[in-house]
Amino acid sequence: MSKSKKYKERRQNEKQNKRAKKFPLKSILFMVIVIAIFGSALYLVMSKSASLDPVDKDAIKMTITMAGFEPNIIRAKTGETVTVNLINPDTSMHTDGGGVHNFLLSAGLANVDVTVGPESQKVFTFTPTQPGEYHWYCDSCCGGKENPSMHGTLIVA
Ligand SMILES: [Cu+2]
Repeated sequence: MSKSKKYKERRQNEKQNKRAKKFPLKSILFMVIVIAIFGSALYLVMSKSASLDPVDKDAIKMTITMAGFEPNIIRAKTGETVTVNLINPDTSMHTDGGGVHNFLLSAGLANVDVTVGPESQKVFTFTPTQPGEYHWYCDSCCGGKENPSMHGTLIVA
């Protein structure tokens, strides 16, 4: 075997060793990224379900998301206090409005103006003073009042 051939062989071995050393580093990096992604996804899911538990079990449980109010109809009686537990499961990752929603209701009632931040909830009350149909809406996202899904109806008997 000539000297140059040995040299070539050695060079080749070194190259293969380098490749072998690089490979685990890449797979470790890949694993770290995968764990980070799954970890943050799990965190988002967990924090979402945690904030979904209403603090007032006797109140009307209402959720507000980018899809609108659920329920979007409330029935009430004149002179009887209505208690709403408004839950906002949206995260602050929403580009439009930063995940903030609100509940605005007026016309023939004491004005209701409640803002609920991302992944949080609020309990509020109001007392309808006159029978009729009233509309509430959210004006903090998706075109606000002009958005057809960001509305609800209060029917007072
Ligand atoms: Cu909204």
